[in-house]
Amino acid sequence: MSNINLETTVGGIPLSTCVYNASGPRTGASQALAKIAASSAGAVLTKSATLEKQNGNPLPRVWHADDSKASMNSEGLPNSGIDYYIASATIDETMGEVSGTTTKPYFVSISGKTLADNLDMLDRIAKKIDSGEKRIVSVELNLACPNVIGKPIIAYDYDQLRDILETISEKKYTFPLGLKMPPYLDGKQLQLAAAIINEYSDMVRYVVCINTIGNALSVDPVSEAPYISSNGGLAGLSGPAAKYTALANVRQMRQHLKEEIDVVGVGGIETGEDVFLFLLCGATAVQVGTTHWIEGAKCFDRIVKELKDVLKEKGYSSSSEVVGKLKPWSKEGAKKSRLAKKAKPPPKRTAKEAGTLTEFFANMFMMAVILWLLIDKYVPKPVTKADLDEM
Ligand code: RRO
Repeated sequence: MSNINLETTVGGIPLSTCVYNASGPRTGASQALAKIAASSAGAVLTKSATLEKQNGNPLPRVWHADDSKASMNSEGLPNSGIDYYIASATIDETMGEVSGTTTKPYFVSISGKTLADNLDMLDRIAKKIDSGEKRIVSVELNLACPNVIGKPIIAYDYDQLRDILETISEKKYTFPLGLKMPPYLDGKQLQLAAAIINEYSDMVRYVVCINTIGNALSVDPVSEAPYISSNGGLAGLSGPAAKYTALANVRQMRQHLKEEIDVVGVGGIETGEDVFLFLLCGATAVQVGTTHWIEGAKCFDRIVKELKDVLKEKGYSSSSEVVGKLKPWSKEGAKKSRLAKKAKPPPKRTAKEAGTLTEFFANMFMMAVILWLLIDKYVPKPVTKADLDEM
């Protein structure tokens, strides 16, 4: 057993491992949340809740690229309503399989249709915690859902962003608040968002970067139409295709936010090595969304193991040692990387590639047999001495 320490804190909340789930896939009901709780994930985060239960956008509303490099969704916030996610019965069902007497931190995500809805949900959560439900440790306020048809992504509107934070700050909630942010594709825009958040550093304890990249479009060449039915096919892009934007947002948020505000990374994480990259860029923890969607909750065990292996191989004894330690580009670093690449054994062929190769050789063999039979049948053989003797 490796003794690599993956403990961390998110907004002051201790987590046993720095990897947990993103809000979204497989987070809508206690049965799915229980699988996360029973895995190596360091915390459990719910699907973004609205005030009332809702079904979301019409199907089909998700799409996965054949090469697994991208996914899209236009779920439209299907969820069971805030009262379900904060009910003690739901949390009991979620934490049922967690061993020992302590439970994992339970984070609630909210995404109100209006500021009034968000305030109402925050009030309900505060009341629930005050009544003794201490397993709810924090609220992740989603300011970045790209799929509410007809509504812009909140955190792209700086006046609205400030207004929301100002109004919530007046309520003086005591639980730690996190913000789920959209991707910013321009440095100045990200800086502006960070500057507004910094004004509320006594309230905002962490930011989560990034939500899906909004308003992407996947087109089916057969039907000549979008794969996703609602909103003209426009949807949030996730998976490996989003990883580089996510890393850049984590890195820049870390540079521009006040030190006391943690950054949580999310976007395209498939492996332990991906987590390592997010830690280098300044994340104290990461969330896994699309991989959890595709692979199920067992991905947390795999990713945690892979992260420990990566850290061990590189000589680190904890994940926290790496946080924010991204180095500047250097000639020495690039040379080291080139040498490492040369020394690496060639990548193993995937089962698909190996299958293709086997198929190729089988076809070649068949062609050779057919050719041999044809030659035998139609090409005249040279007359031998034995043939002449027979004549
Ligand atoms: O439910 C969704 O459509 C959804 C949400 Br709330 C979100 O925050 N991000 C996303 O890609 N989809």
